[in-house]
Amino acid sequence: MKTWILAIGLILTPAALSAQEALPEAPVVDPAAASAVESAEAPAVAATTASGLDPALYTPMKPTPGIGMPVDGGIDFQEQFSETGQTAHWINNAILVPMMVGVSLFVLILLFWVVFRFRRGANPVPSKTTHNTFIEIIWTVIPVLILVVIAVPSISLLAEQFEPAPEDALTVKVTGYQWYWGYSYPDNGDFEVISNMLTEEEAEARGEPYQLAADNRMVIPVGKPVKLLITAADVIHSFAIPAAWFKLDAVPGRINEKVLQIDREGVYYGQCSELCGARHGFMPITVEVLSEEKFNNWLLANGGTVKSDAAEPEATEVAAVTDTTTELAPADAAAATN
Ligand SMILES: [Cu+2]
Repeated sequence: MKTWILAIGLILTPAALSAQEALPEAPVVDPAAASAVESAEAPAVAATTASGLDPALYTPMKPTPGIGMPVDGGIDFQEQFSETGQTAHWINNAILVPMMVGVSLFVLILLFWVVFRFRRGANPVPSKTTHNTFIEIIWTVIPVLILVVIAVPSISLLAEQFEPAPEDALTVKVTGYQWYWGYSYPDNGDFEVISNMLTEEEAEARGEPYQLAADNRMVIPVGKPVKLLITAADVIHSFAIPAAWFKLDAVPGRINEKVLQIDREGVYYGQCSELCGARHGFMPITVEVLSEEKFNNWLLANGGTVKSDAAEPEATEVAAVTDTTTELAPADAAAATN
């Protein structure tokens, strides 16, 4: 009976997906953020304020092809840009490769050898040997030692991944909605950025991968621990950024906390990773990692405030913000391929 219900459900899924057009749309984009994206079309004019910060200096950064996003035909994890990610990727390679070569291949060869060597034709009188204490000790002790060796880095990584954020960490609250993400910044004026998926045309125009690119990104400073408070407003979602080895469930009525730190400026993509309804596949996560100065400009561009203890940027650093490589000029966007 259950199988039948499941089968009918699967048959009806395409119908549900096509009906998604009729579903209520996510709230309108934050006007401040929208105007910032539009202003990105033209090169920013440096009109520096007394503090050296200028919201007009924020322009959405272009992604680096192959970085922070899946690649065609890729079979490995994405390149890692967080400390725990690099450790985890290393552990994966250090365990998986010996496991495939050393264990699977060795056992397979042994099996074939036994099948060939001790077949009835070559070995008409089978051996009646049953126990061998020495061999039994060896095949018990060696696997135990291997498991102990694997447990040390594995358990330390687990502990490292769930270490609480330092006192001065920036806090960002992530809320999963059906079917988009909201990012609010309680330390910086508590504004919320609503992040919806870009259409195929919009993504192409901005030189970003379709179904991974969002109109308004979650922006964080580079190389700094960010305390993410993750929750959901309706059903369970999951916030995941593969290039940062980050995934945590967003559960309604509950706040899950984890530190996100990305050590390279850039754009990183992820997706909702818990089946949450008809448009589950259409609520991507786009994280933009910026220098402190650019991050502060982004805060101002969104109507946020810069924390008073934040260091005032030097004049030279402000000049660097206008670096054209990070601007989203239409010509560049058209030229970029993904
Ligand atoms: Cu979701």
